[in-house]
Amino acid sequence: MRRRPMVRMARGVTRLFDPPAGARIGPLKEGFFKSRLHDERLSAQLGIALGVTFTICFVTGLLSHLIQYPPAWFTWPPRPAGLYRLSQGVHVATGIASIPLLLAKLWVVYPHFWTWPPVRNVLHLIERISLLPLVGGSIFLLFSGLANIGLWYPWRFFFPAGHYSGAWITIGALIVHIGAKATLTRRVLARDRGRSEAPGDGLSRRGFLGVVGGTAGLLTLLTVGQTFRPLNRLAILAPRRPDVGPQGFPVNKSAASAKITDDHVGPSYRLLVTGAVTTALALSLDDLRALPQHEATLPIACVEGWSAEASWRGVRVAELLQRAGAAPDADVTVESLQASGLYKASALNALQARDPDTLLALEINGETLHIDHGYPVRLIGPNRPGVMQTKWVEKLVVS
Ligand SMILES: Nc1nc2c(c(=O)[nH]1)N[C@H]1C(S)=C(S)[C@@H](COP(=O)(O)O)O[C@H]1N2
Ligand SMILES: [Mo]
Repeated sequence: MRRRPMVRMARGVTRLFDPPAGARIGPLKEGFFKSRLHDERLSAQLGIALGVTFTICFVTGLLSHLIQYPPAWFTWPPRPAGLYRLSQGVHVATGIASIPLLLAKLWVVYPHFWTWPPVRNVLHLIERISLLPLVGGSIFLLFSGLANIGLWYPWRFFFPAGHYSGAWITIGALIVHIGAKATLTRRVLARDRGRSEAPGDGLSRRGFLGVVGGTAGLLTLLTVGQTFRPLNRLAILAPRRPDVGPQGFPVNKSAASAKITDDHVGPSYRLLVTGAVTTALALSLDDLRALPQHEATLPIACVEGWSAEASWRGVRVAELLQRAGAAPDADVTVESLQASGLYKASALNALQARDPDTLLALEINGETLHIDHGYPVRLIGPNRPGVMQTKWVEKLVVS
């Protein structure tokens, strides 16, 4: 039978790397790694746990991306009102829980980086190469996500774009890895089922899994209170507390850092409703206060994982659109007084713009908005990421 060239090439690679037995020193020597925790079963269990957390993290992350940058086929509805808050809370929680899982997995398997021969055949070569984007991508995603939660940007790239591309690379590599390891994982787990652990020194496998799982659980418990109210008091690792800030409400972007000055929000302030309308509107703050007011209890759900609920009061966007004579299926861009910055505008699709709880809020919990919360007027709508709840609104542009 004629050998295929690829196979021959891989064998050639193996031969090239294969040193005489005496040259296999240090970690290349058989039996160099002594801990009983460098174990196939442990590796399989941690792999499954990571497969689950990474998949949930990927799906919720992808959803958040689609909501913020919707392609033509995607329409994010305004209901259920708290869905984004839940999905983004889960995204951040599974990301944080993945950190100890990944560290443990890498430690359990790292002796494999010295297995001999380094390449056995073409499939093995592909599997080995896919570890580079898998390990590199995973570390990059968890590190950049964690830094973003802490508002720490020790890099030059734009976080959402970098994190998003990293996610596709990692998930691609993960699929290759799962494909390569599924059979082995199944075999290892079936083989060792119910078999008691061999006695030995140091931490047992079960003890190790307990420590890793416990760490993941504890980290989750100490951060998830930033969005899950009953655990609020435990959220000591969360950089944002849902109840700390002006008017008992957190702030991400202050008026000062957005360069919003008293001139912007003085008596000359007008809210403009323009674009594809029959009657353009220019409303002063008093005009807005004279319109029918509506109240809604809605959360701000920041992409960074914190969320906080308040009772908002103001004018319905739908009411303004109707008064301006906008078409019933028109989309709206909400523009801020803020001169520059990525989040100075946001899009309301037709469904969101017509939701009775989508408001231009003038009040939070019965008080006039603090300037850091968007005075004179902020957008607040159900089921939207915090970055799309535009503050210091100047214009509704209908299209
Ligand atoms: N104009 C403007 N609006 C903005 C932002 C911004 O940078 N500029 N930041 C957004 C982000 S990231 C969040 S989470 C919410 C926070 O609202 P809060 O400060 O009232 O809690 O406002 C959003 N609205
Ligand atoms: Mo945010």
